[in-house]
Amino acid sequence: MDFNTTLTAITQDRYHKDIAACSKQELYYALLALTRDTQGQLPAPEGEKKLYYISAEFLIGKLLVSNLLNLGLYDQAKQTLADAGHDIVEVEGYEPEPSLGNGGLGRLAACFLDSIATLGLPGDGVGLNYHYGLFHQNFANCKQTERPDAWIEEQSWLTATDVSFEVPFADFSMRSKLMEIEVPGYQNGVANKLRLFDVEEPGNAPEHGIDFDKTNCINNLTMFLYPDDSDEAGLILRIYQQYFMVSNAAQLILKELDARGFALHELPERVVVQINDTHPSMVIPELIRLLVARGIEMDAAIDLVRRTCAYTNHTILAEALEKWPISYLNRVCPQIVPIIRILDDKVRAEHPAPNLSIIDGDQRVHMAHMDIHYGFSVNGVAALHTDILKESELQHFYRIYPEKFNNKTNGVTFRRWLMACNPALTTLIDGCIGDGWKKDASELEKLLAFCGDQNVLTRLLEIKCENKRALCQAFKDSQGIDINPDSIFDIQIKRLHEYKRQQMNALYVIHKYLEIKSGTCPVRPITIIFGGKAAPAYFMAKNIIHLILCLQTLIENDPQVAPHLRVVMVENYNVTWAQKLIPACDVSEQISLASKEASGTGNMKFMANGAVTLGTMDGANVEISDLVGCENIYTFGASSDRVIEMYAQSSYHPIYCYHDTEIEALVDFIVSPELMAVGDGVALAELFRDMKRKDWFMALTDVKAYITAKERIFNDYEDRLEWAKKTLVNIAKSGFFSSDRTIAQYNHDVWKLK
Ligand code: 26Q
Repeated sequence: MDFNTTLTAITQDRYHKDIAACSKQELYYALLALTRDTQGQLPAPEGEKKLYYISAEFLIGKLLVSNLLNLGLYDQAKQTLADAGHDIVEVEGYEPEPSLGNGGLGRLAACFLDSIATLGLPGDGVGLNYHYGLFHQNFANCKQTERPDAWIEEQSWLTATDVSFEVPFADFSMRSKLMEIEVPGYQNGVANKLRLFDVEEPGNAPEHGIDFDKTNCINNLTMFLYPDDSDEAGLILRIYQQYFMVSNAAQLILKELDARGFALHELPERVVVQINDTHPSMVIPELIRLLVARGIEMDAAIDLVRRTCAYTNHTILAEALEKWPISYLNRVCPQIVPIIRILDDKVRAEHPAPNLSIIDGDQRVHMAHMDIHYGFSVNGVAALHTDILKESELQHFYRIYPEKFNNKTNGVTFRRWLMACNPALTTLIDGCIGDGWKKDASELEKLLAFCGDQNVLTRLLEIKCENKRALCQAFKDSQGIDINPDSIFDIQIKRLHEYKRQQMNALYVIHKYLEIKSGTCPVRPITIIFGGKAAPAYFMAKNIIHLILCLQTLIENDPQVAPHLRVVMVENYNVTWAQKLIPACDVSEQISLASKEASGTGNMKFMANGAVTLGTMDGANVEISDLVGCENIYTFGASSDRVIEMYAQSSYHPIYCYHDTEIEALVDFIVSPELMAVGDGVALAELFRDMKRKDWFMALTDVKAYITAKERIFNDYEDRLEWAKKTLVNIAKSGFFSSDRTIAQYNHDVWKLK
């Protein structure tokens, strides 16, 4: 197609204007129409067996640039717009971001969809069409406030279908409506779909911010993505959402099995269901229920489902493992309760140990236990994570089902996280090694041959500098903040959680602030950037945001400190921000308490963009470290074994660490007159008390080692050519973390689609 002619035809038809005369928003809608039309004509990948990747979250982010790239139209689109005086990045600025996920798990699902289509595998995502994605975050008085984030416009990526199912609840039934979003593969002529179920007649928009009426389940079923699980009404609504999702998914699966001409007893050969964490686990009893309703014997139905479903675990935090009280399930979807009881009885008959049962003594259903007994595969998301599952958290299950356990280290799509967000680096790589890496990211290793090439190393440093300047402009435009682009950019972006230890990074800020105040300045200015949202009811996470914002304010108003140290917390961190922050990063902060971060995926995106990791030996950091070698990563802190041991023996007491004078000074500063003058004394005192008395995620054990490692990395940054080499090795070794590799492994070991 001649892109210019096609786009002009659309702008003429819609707006009676040439491309040059259109507003950027009009161009966005014109490109949306063109892209939708092009990808809508692509056939689905062929195959006898089909994957359904069920997930409560798909954090897809903006789609325009990514889809154009995959369709092979990006360069033409960019040129056509440029010829008419428009910038494609600014045009994409008008796309509302679909934030249909909380963080890593949802973004992983989105990367996986891209790779499944790119590998030409038949597989769709199945989830819910939330009208409001994750809340929009604002800052006021150094605190987070939340408001609803509508993303669906009259013209969007969604296509309504006429597929609709009846979902039975305890005292009413609800009709669904299937909405779809195309997922084109990377330049391979096929597309899968993301299938998002909605209620047939969505209720009214919320009137009171995000505090919608949680008891009005009917109106609100698909209204909001869940940001937390803080109260009972919220939990019940979450069960409504989950059951609505899986009942629709199960009905869709059986309908398509039938349409493809296969019999019910062929289910395991024709279908594989991947259960993304326990949020879709009720698909197991629901599929059994529907098979029995269609005439299959109970035992045969259980066996068919057991050979069809596979489960991915994303967390080791006990409090995040879903356990639903039977009484709640009875209030929402009583028809699956007898099936869950049968599943539990069978387990008990074979394995009497109470820690293996599905229903516990408090009459709660352990969703993960159901998945492990009644699925054929259980995987963790990084090597260390899978080892911990096998050796401690799920040890008793591993003993009875060793063959089910496998590791699938996470990955990210390089189309979005390198090609789309860092075009200059993409061009440099193409110039060095050709563009085979775009389909086979392991080819990035060829870059190692350029470790001694001064021109390449210098260009790498220049590109980082250009990306930092672009980020500075974005800060200026959005938050009116001026940042020095020649400072080191040290970035920690992820959900706010105590185990991720943003508070430990804040203690470093305090350390540096006090040092500068006492007359010792760093050789180069440092900019510490944070981004992330706290669940609205997670008070400690909100207190940590408060501390960071107070430090930001204190420092920017201190003329002695500000030239040497700045703190910036990005307002409303989301996928769009990530695409600007990651290419501009020097130091990637991955500092979770060892054993707590299942994998992390931001760490992989930073690495691919030439940032150097400062991290604990946790999650996928361990694999990054193995790949790049100790001279190209900075690790510190207690090992996961040591941490697990300290928890087991209850031997950690922060007060012992606190009595070290250096640490005491840092922690005490949280309630210093300087900070109290900026912030809310109650919130700061609460945080101070918690850190001193509880510190559940052991920030005080690791803080000294952290400060030492950070000083070392900042020091090494000054040898610019040596640093550029580290950058290059990180990019070269990042190919392992392509989600194409992860998906190929899922397919080879678990799905067996082709
Ligand atoms: C549960 C119950 C009620 C309400 C909400 C939830 C809920 C919502 C989201 C529980 C968990 C999540 C998200 C978890 C998550 O994002 N986990 C991350 O998954 C990534 C992909 O595997 C990993 O890289 C991260 O390490 C892991 O934290």
